[in-house]
Amino acid sequence: MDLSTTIAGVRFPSCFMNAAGARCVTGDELDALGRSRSAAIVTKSMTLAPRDGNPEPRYYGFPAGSINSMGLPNLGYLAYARIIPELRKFGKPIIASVAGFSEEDFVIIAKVINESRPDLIEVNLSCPNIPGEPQIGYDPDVSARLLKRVRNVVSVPMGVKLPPYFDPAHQERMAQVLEGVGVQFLSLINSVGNGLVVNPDEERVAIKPKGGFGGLGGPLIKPVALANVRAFWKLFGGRLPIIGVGGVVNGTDAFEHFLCGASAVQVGTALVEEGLGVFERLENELAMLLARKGYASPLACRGNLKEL
Ligand code: RRO
Repeated sequence: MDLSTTIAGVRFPSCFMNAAGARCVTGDELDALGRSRSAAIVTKSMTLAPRDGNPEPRYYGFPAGSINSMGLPNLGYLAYARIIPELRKFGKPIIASVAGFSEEDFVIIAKVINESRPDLIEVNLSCPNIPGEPQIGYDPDVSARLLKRVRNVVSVPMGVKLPPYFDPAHQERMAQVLEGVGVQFLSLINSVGNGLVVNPDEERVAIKPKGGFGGLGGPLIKPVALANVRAFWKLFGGRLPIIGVGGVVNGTDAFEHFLCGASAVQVGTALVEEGLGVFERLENELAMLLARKGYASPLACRGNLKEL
């Protein structure tokens, strides 16, 4: 079974890769992704200065999913600009995830990272975990201004990682913004921001930062992720490639993302919980499911979700 896919003209050897943030902060972690069956190497979202991130505990996994408030721990963009050319040897696409604390940060980072020639740049408009910093993707005007400036300094295909939206009006408005800017792919969705997980035995929160509030991931967010993939697939008439992110734990989850319109999927919580072997398991499960259903590839079912 051929599980390869194409996003914005870039060929991926399979359709499963890590989600930004999952096991992709250090040079060693990025090398390990290179050696694994991950279809791409996606970096941790990077900022101007290196960051230790928020105080621990800042990630908690539980049966229904995960909550995190990592707080953008990363090596700083200059380190990733050095590391990215070294990752070329693995012969798979490299996706650089760019973040920042101001419009200017995003522009500086995107310009330098573009020169290190990743295959794609994913602009993260949706980090939910910086105290006092709202998620940029929830402000369409700020998003438009920022993306226009970043677009001007990026020559590799540029995509956007969006937060989940919970109303069609918000998805429509963001689609207008993205259309105006010339975004070439979408990664949908980032974690569901500012959830709260409670430990009733201990009568306390699960993670330390922000009084326990953090981004939710894993199986519990899959319906929200699928809804956003489907909504943006329809809004762009299937013309804009989408990487589905949210709740991919088995081959069937990935199949659901493809039916909704995804061209590939990223794996966050399941990668953190299970380790790098998750990619081979997911490939095997999806290949068996597609064969059973008579689909020749993941793209053969893309967007085919039936409505009643
Ligand atoms: O580092 C984080 O706390 C973090 C980021 Br940048 C993000 O985009 N999404 C998330 O769940 N955590």
